[in-house]
Amino acid sequence: MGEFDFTSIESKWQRRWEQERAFAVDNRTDPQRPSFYCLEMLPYPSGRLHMGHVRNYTIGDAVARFKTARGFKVLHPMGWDSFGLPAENAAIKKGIHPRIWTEDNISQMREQLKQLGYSYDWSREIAAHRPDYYRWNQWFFLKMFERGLAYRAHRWVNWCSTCQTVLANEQVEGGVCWRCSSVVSRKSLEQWFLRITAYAEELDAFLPKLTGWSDRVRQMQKNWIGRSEGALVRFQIADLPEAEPLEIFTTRLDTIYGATFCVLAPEHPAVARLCAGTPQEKQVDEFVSRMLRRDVVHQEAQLGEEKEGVFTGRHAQNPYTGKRIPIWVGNFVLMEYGTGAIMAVPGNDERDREFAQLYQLPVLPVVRPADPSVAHPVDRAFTEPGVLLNSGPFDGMSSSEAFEALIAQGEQQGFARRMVQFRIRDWGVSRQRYWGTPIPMIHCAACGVVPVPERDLPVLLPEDVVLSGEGGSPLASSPSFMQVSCPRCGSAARRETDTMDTFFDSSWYFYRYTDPGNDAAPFDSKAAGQWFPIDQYIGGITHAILHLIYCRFFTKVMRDMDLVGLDEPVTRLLNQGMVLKDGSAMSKSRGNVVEPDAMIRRYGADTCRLFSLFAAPPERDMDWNEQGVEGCHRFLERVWRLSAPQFATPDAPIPEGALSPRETGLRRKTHQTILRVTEDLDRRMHFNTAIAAIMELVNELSAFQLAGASAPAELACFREGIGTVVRLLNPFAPHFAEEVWQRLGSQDPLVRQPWPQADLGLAEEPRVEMVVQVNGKLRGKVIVEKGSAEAEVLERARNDPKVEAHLRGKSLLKTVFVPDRLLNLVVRE
Ligand code: ANZ
Ligand code: ZN
Repeated sequence: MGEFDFTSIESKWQRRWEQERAFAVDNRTDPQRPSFYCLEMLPYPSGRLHMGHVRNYTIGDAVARFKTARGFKVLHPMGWDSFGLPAENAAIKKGIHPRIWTEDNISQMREQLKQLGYSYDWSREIAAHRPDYYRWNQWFFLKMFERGLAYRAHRWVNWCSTCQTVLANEQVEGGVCWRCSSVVSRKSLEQWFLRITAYAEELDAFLPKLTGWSDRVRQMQKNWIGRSEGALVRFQIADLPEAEPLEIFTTRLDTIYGATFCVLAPEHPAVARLCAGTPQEKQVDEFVSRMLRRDVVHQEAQLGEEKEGVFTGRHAQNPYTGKRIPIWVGNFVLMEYGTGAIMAVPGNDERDREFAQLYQLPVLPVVRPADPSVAHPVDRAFTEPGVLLNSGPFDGMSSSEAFEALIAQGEQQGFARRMVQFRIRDWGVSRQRYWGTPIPMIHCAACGVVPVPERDLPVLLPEDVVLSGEGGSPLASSPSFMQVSCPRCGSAARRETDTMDTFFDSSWYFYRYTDPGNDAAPFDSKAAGQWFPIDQYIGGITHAILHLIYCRFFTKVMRDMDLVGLDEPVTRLLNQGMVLKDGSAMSKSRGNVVEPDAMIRRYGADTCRLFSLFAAPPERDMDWNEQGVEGCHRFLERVWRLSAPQFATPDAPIPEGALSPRETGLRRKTHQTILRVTEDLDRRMHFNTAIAAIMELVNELSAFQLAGASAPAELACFREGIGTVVRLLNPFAPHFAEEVWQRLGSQDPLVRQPWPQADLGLAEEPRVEMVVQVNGKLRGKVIVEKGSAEAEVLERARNDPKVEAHLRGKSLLKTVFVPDRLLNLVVRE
């Protein structure tokens, strides 16, 4: 009997799938079959897969294979996020060209992915560093420039002196560089930005519609976008009547009678003007220049930093009360938020109270708790909304009433208006590095910044660069690259030397998969329309903010360019948990890294796949534990033994007539297992419970066989059971399942087999078959638990390709629901 030879079985089926192009999908064939786009986040080609990749891609592959068996036309592509720093750093360290290093890594990782038997359509592979891809990055950049969505500005930027590059705020984690962990400092540079703030409102407003995303990710995005409703108020400078008024942003206009001073950010452009000629001028200057040198750790975090400030020598006039209040400069006000200036209400704001105490500034509470039995706090500010006091005509109003009354007065008299403020900043995309997409712009002494004409794309990365890791942009060291004539006036000009943030590359890559060979456009809108939105996207939670906001932004821009017909790119998002070893993240320094290659050699790809799905539900962290891996391996061995020819005869019909209770029992278990596994995969992607259910069925089969099974009816029932086991195992352990399927005498490979159907009568479960109609016509049937709610039935119905085919792209007008019997979906045709 012995073990099965997984090494030769796995390579046999990999060769066979490749020969038969088993996973290639053609956009044009089968237009009636509903499509399913299953996507995993593309990896950076570091050279070796790690267990996190294995988990991510195994989940995706299980979904893709399951949906294929269920009758969907599945797009399941893979590619490479192949621009980025490690390639450049390797080039500097080892003297290998980044392209060669990258291509080598891609070949190695592609080999590893193939060894794991993933069902990718390799004919659609893309790689960001190839000119046929990055020319479209450049094209998008030009389109954004035309629409005013790409612009240049001087900005204080986060600067990593080790990587010699600018970092987006998102790439600064706790004050250090996300890649190399050195402390990030600040620098003022002229940079390219993408105007993501133009879409801030919509990015926020659409979050509730992303019902296939976890609350956690939606909340993280919401906080990141940081929408605040408030007011903009203009304060005249009391001592300088002809000076520009000072504008402040507040969310608490109701507290304006309690404003006892104003505070400007150290970077605020009015600071120098205000203190010019005052006795405080020198002190302010010193303070400001000290603050400008401080690093992002302090600036960003604010926490931990002692509050500090200086008086400017000037006063502002509160437009509501006419009172003169001193203007200060303080380190706790950020230039990047609101207007970079605040009115301080130490009676009702905690930060303002601390600052006032420090410098003995007056404190005047103007809001008290609405409930009179709640005492006003003594040693801190009352910061919640409540009832107004010390506020003249507004006394006694609630905070919200007062806000409305004050805004009305301010609007009428022209010194205040409503304002919505976002925390999200425009996306700085300039990088002073070599291994990225050149920004397609030209600097001309006469014409200024001139875009490269579309017909001259791509702007290729030059080969003759010096990669030293020091100084500014490496592109500047290539004369052939730099020298160019101005497309507008023809005179000698120079190229932009910045390259794009690699997050640009990954913001639209999934559209390219739908039409990867297109050389006239990034993709054809019809091709994209056929597959989009992505039905299931799978990747790490680390991308919850960055990548997943950028790609939403790109989709909205592309929609406004009439390239795509959708608002959001991703219907369902799964963020898988991490793979741990003995409770902590795998890392070289801890020495607890488990290499996928070693595991595949030892146990085979199928065992590794099965274990990554079995060890925990997909969203949770899982521990890579070798005993667990061995357990999965032994399970496969058991199935192998049960499928030996002496037990499992070729498929034979179950004889007519009465079965023994033992036989009926086995059949019931078989059909119950089909029901359970199907539900676990359809609804929640609970691979672990699905696999546990298959294991239970295998236990029953074992017991059945041990007790003796040789009569034709017994053999047929047994054969039905073991045949079901391999079909259900196929999404998880596909090589193994194919081999056993063949061993059971089946000719046609499993990749082309439909998913098994449960017989409800046999399963004897409290389930019912419900009729699903679309506009009154029978379109499918779903098996659900008795008494299932409408939402549940609808969700299950949408997982039926025949129903989904009639729903896709149409809007649901209303539903008719008869519990346990019927769901009729009325859609606009
Ligand atoms: C007066 C006030 C009174 C405020 C009060 C709060 C409570 P969110 O909710 O995050 O939008 N603020 C405005 N601009 C700022 C800046 N550039 N740097 C630091 N703080 C700034 O916060 C808005 C509130 O944060 C604003 O409302 C302002 O303080 C402060 F009882 O104005 B408030
Ligand atoms: Zn010119």
